[in-house]
Amino acid sequence: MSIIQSKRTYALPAAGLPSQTERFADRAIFTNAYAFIPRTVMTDIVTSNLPFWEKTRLWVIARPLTGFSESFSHYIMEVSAGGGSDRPDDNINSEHVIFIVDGSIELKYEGMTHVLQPGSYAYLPAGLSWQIHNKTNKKAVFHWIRKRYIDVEGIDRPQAFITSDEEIIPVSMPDTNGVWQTSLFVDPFDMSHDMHVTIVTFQPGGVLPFAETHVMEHGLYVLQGRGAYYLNGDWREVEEGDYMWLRAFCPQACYAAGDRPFRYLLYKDVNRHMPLHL
Ligand code: UGY
Ligand code: MN
Repeated sequence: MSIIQSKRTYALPAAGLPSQTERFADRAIFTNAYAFIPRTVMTDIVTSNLPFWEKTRLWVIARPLTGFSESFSHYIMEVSAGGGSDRPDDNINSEHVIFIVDGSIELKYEGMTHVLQPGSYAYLPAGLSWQIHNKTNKKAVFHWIRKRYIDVEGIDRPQAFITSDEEIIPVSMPDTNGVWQTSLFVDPFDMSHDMHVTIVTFQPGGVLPFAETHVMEHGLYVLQGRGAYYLNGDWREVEEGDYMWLRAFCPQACYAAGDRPFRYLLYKDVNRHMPLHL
């Protein structure tokens, strides 16, 4: 299997609204173990708005849901020219990952302003004050993953940082000759982090060769390419712009198809004890 060095691209929601004459062919499904939200259902009429955000709409594609996936929310934010927020989230316990997929946006924290472009990645710890604005005349789109940070006595909260897809050298999974790689944005052994948001890359023909079944929850947004995903006994064809939302212990495997790498943004809760509700 050869490694394809193609330009990295990032999918966007379909937006708009299918016409009255289009044949119904949607693949969306919500099961006990996973939800599958295809790109085509991320239209104008399923967007939301948020307080203290100007000229912005969002697709909420995951939220804590009792008995399902409970640890995180995932938004796709579309900020029009001149939009943004000085008060993005009043919840001082939430930590954030922001991943830009279109346009350009200014992120401000600790007195510094950073200009983020497609592929830029920001980690913002719980309790940080930050602001975000689109100062351009084109829309900007970014993924915003929020999790309630679980503090541990004796471990400081992580620092904020900004990096990018380009800057991170992906790590090959053992014995895969680079056909299955992960771009790690934080050190997996850094116990100050309780979530990992990574990018997984499979070359066409590459496989996740067993039904991974684990306590961690997942959100998988397909940034590029296509493949087939095994989710709790079902095979689903997936392509760029599609989202998979998996509860704890949802069995999962996949193979990559097409002629470009199959890449997805992956959320995973990590590094903490299981709460015991007795
Ligand atoms: O890290 C993971 O759990 C990853 N291998 N899962 C996945 O890509 N579905
Ligand atoms: Mn997994």
